[in-house]
Amino acid sequence: MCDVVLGSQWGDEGKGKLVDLLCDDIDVCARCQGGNNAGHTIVVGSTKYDFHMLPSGLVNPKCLNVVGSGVVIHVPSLFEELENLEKKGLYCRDRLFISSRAHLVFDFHQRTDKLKEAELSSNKKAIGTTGKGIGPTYSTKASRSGLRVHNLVSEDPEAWEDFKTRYHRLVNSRKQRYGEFDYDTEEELARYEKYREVLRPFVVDSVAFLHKAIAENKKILVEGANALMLDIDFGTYPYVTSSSTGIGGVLTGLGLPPRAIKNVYGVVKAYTTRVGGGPFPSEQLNEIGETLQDVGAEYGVTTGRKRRCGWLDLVVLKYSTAINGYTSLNITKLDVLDKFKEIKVAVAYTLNGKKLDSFPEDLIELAKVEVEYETLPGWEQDITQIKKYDDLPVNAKKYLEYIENFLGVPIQWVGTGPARDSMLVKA
Ligand code: 2SA
Ligand code: GDP
Ligand code: MG
Repeated sequence: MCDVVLGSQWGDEGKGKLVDLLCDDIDVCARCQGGNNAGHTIVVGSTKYDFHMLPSGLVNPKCLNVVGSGVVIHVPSLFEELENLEKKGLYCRDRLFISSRAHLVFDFHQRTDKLKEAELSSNKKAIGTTGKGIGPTYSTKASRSGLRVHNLVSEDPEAWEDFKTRYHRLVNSRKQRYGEFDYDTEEELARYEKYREVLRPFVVDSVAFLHKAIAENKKILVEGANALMLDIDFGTYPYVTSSSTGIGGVLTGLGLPPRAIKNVYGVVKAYTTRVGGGPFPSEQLNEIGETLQDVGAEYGVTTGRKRRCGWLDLVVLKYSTAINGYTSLNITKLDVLDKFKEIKVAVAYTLNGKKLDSFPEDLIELAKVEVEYETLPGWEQDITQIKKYDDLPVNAKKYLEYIENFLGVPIQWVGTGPARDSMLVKA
């Protein structure tokens, strides 16, 4: 059976920490989409691990880890990430398996990501991407000109010639659009010739790998990256990433049958953050937002950018719950709200005096909505040392119950700090 961890807001909810906790009892952890735009942090004692493209299950020595077909892979960054983990004493190469169907991100994808952003920013329309080449790589995938891992590692005598031809075709079509690149693409190709041997031992048919694990009753955990509001179809398009970040991406990115999925855990930050451009109705461009930013240490794990901050938006979460069908929730970073006298939650949007009954797809409308808030009393108490859910202050429990009742989904865990053991389990 498979369980799934998904981001319910605009990302950085603390998915990595829940994945790490669950991996204690998991045989296989799999990433299904995204690439090294993701940043998942795990704190074990005094060591902090940052995962980008690799699954967070690598921290657990018993867990096998799969980078699925829906992921896009920049091979040099993959090895850099492995080396950084090794520098921290985490040797995990023998537990890493990479899908032969995953698409490759090249340096020119990263260059075109930045060039496209520069074009958009001249009209103040930049997406605020991570610059990791994610959008351009999913574009080449969708236009059927992309190169996949199997194209690189194949031992067929024709494979390398075919790879080179297709690589040149990709480079040339991008040069027509963007002009010359500021790096030597032939040198990149030469590097990839060497990667063929280095990458090959990691590569598997991940469909066969996962279906065998299911047949053997192994426990599988899928680690979603980014979050529902960044989904290419259901997010705040075009201010989204280029993959399916919701439950759909779990199926398309791994080739799992829907019936294999048991629990869908929604990770919900106790307030809302967003990094990059795009609408954010409950954003607080004031002292409240600054406090959330400081206390929550809201900086991007991949780019170091400041995250924008605001109150918890239950309109967003209702929409996210409808699409992903969460079976239970992990509320994270509740401790960041410790000092607030009053805490607001967004409960409805109004446009032209009319209450909206669904989340608007049109960003012109979304930018104009008036947000209706409910104000709840704060607990004004340090909760970071609390070890049992029942020992939380009454107002903290009321805040959590309000979320549960609004969404109709039970809360299973509550995060009270970044460390592994700062997680309360609700009976
Ligand atoms: P991209 O690079 O094409 O996927 O960017 C498109 C949008 O998706 C957002 N995005 C993210 N939002 C939150 N966290 C992400 N990961 C890093 C982190 C981000 C960082 O964990 O902090 O370090 O800046 C992530 N990745 C993509 C992005 O901001 C664009 O709005
Ligand atoms: P992810 O992308 O969803 O895995 O989340 P990130 O790792 O990008 O961002 C979450 C940040 O919050 C990380 O720095 C975590 O160490 C931290 N964090 C996770 N849970 C908690 C919590 O309950 N309280 C506090 N204060 N920090 C937390
Ligand atoms: Mg993150």
